[in-house]
Amino acid sequence: MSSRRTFIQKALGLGASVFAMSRLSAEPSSRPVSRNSRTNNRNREAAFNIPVVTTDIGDLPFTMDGDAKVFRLVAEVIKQQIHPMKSINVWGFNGSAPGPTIQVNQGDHVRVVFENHLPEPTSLHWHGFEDTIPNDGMPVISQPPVKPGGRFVYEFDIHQEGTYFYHSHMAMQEMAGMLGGFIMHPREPYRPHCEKDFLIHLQEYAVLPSNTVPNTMNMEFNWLVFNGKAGPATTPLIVKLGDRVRIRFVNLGMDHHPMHLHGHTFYVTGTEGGRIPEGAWWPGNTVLVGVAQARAVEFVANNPGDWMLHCHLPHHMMNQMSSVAGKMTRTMGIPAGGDMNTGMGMLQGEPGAPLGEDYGPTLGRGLGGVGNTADTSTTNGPLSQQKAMEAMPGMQHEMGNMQSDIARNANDVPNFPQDAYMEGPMMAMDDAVERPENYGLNPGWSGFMQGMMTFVRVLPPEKYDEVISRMKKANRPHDPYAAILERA
Ligand SMILES: [Cu+2]
Repeated sequence: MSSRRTFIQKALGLGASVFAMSRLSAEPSSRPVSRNSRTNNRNREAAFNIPVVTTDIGDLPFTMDGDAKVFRLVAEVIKQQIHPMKSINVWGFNGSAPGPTIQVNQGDHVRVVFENHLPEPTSLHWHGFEDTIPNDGMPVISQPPVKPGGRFVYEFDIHQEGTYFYHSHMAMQEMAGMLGGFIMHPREPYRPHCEKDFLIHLQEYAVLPSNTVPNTMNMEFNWLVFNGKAGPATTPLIVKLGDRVRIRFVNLGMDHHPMHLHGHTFYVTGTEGGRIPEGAWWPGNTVLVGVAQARAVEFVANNPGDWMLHCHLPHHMMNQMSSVAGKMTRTMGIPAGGDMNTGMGMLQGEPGAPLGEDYGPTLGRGLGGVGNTADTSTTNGPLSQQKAMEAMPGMQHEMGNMQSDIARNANDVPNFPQDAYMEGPMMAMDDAVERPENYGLNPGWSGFMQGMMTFVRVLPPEKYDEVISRMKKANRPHDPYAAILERA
């Protein structure tokens, strides 16, 4: 336990005395037992703060200047791979969008030295902070805008606890990726104790096929990401059977996301305003994370398996969707929407727009704006096996199996196909997303995971140890899982 304690102290930058206090205040209490009857006894015994893991992103390191924790945050343009077959140009911080997570303790004095490497002015808003107006990050209203090449220093005395975030307060910059997490660990650790604590940012991008620049004005989102990755490129949450787990969702986008967990009942234990008193926790398996909100959920991972964790909006469980499935799959050449000047495709075309055959099921859909798609013929129809293989290197292409899965009269069935050519063996790319965290998943799993999806892998001890040892062996620089690997 002492090496574990030393590690946690180091990771959180806790003073020894503060840590000792946390331990003392964490003796078994006489508080009533949680309504979550599946709370394990061991979760009740001790409580101490553990670092939050932001999968695929990681943390922003800090240095000490006297009693101040100093973070250096740089806004910059980044080419980010969000999927094996898609890289996009985002605006983020220190190499990623979302930017790295900042973790501090209640009571800390924090300084953020911010530099703007973008081609236009910006500033940083600290969402939910009860702080002084000069640190609120509103261009002109509370501070001069930070010009390209410019710098601004934010300074905070942290008196709150919970899940907060930073972001540009300029709307299009926000949609280009300018956001990141800010965790304030509580002076008195939360109870019951959680062995794992994760942060997941929910974002959406509208990017035309063959394009790399998200259209920040568009509402037709076709790339839905957790921590900047779309399934199956998302990194699963690795937990040990019996762990109590906290997941903090942060949503800074245009859509609300109902986050759903399979196989478990969780309790909603926190919001963007901090911890919810235990008596007000509510149970569920789906929590709606509205725009600008944070939701923390906790559960005991007592059900072994690879459980899906995903947004339950059907269109957020897909990749690269830019048109409607259905009739158009058997009709070549239907235009997919239009731009804002032409009423998103509803006010033009022959004959008889908007109800003419030219429009059909694509009415009001499509990715107008960056390049007008009104004149683009699209189809979701099946490709020949050879064309599919050429178009998608790295895919597993089990077309033979897939074709035998389709009923012989499929084309006579209204609305066929739905998912037949979009989810399944044809979309599998296990090798392209291979990583230690995916070790032991059923072959072909990646064909059924798209968009805002990942796993909570609840692993029995032996399997857990195997996966953890593979993660350690990978020895990845700045591994977001470092805090867990060092403790394991
Ligand atoms: Cu969603």
